[in-house]
Amino acid sequence: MSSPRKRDGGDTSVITRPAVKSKPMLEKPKLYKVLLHNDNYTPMEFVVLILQQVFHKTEAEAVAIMLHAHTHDYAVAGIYSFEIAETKVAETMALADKAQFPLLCTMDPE
Ligand code: TYC
Repeated sequence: MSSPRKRDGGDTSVITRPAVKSKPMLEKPKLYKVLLHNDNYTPMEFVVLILQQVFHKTEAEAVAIMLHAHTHDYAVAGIYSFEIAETKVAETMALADKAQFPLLCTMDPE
């Protein structure tokens, strides 16, 4: 008489995954600094206005950022996603062009 077979087949082997952490499929959002560059012709008041209207700074913040650019050659006006940074650069350059000031605004990956 044959012995009764175990119902589960008795196989206790376990398939293990390699000890490698799976990488979450999330991209770190890339951020961009928007820079205002100093020049000798754009009036300080105009730069302060740009910082208030385009970058939503308070008057005190705007004056501090403008003075930083004035004394250190450039200042960070804000840090944004690519699309927002691109829009702020375009808005700033359009306002400077319209007022015929040579103010330069660029963006740089953080
Ligand atoms: N240097 C300019 C002046 O003396 C003022 C200025 C400040 C211009 C900051 C640009 O990003 C700038 N009139």
